[in-house]
Amino acid sequence: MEKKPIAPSQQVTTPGVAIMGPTDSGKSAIFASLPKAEQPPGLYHCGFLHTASRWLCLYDFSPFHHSTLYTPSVRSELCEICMLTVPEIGLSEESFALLAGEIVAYGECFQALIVAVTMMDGCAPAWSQERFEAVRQIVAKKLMSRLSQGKFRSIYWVPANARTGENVSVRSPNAPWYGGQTVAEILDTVPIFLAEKNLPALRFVMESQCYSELNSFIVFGKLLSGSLATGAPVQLGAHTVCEVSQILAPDLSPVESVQCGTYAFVTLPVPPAAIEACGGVITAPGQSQCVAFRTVIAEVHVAQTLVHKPIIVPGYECSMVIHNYAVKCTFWKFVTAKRYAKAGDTFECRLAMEKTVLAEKYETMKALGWMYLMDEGTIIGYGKILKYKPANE
Ligand SMILES: Nc1nc2c(ncn2[C@@H]2O[C@H](COP(=O)(O)OP(=O)(O)O)[C@@H](O)[C@H]2O)c(=O)[nH]1
Ligand SMILES: [Mg+2]
Repeated sequence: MEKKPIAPSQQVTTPGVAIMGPTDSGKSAIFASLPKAEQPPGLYHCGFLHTASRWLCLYDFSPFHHSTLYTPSVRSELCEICMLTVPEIGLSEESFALLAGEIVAYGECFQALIVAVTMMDGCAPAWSQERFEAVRQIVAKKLMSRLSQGKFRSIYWVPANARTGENVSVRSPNAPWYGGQTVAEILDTVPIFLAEKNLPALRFVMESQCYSELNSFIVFGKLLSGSLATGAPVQLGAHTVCEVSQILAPDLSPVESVQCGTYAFVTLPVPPAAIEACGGVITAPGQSQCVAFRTVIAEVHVAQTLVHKPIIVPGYECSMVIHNYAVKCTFWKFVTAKRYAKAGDTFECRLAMEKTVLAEKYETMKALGWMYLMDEGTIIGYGKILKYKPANE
């Protein structure tokens, strides 16, 4: 379903895949049935798949991991591919609403959608084309209508049995009526490209801290711009500059350098405190710093409110999740709203963060300028960073 041919240099080398879907729809089964490289230490629900021509980073995504700030970060914000598992029996209206909300909040960088309609054993007749087509239509109607037009450049529909791996990694003999690719084949070929031009210098977003020894840390993350090389100096927060000790590729083999659009394990000769202080983004020293800030002007859309907190007023506290970083924040001043905001409202406001955050304006870099807001485990809103006030002012 390619729309435009893409020059190889613009392609993302290691796309991220967020496997999303309601409980018991087959997310973990699909994740398990795709053969992956050995799980890197300290990373849960995440693994690298090598298809015929590239590596992909797969996340067995669970909204549960978003409900607390203290679980290891398994987040989809940096993923370009959304793999949705939908059971062939379909979904309730609430599930569609919930899923659409999650796709909007977490999936600002999604470019492709793969819908795996999971063929469950209990349904008779098995592997029914009719049921597959019916689910496809209802998903198209109930989910796509809730997402913005053109959110996905390509969409694929696959009847699959996640438990047996049929049409996931091997072609199913049970669905002769399906002439399309397996999930693994789609992952191999779906065009994913660098979405932005004129990107700032080095931006390596930390996904998690894998491992540490005394004064040495391995961080796992994604290079969103620039390149990273062994021995090259990098900046961590305002005060630390160090040289990269080692870079490991997805298969944990050492490499000299990595390019934009790649996940990597990076060893840095710094104590844990330096990692803590860096705000989740590693940058190039000296020039074009990612801005550290404590207050921003953001455009916020209120997705829903908590029953016992039905309106948002200045002083409202919640958590902001921005790239892979979560921080407590307070609605400070409303710029374009009246004195309060309720579900469905979009408005500009000033947000004050408890700690310094590294990010970009949305217009500079989507992945670093998009955020969502959580309160008591619920996504209450999401939006864009429009302006910020540097922390040292
Ligand atoms: N028959 C069949 N069973 C499946 C399929 N996908 C998942 N299951 C089973 O359904 C249950 C829930 O699947 P799981 O992958 O844990 O769902 P998750 O909650 O989305 O991660 C497990 O017992 C799986 O073995 C499928 O495509 N066909
Ligand atoms: Mg699961």
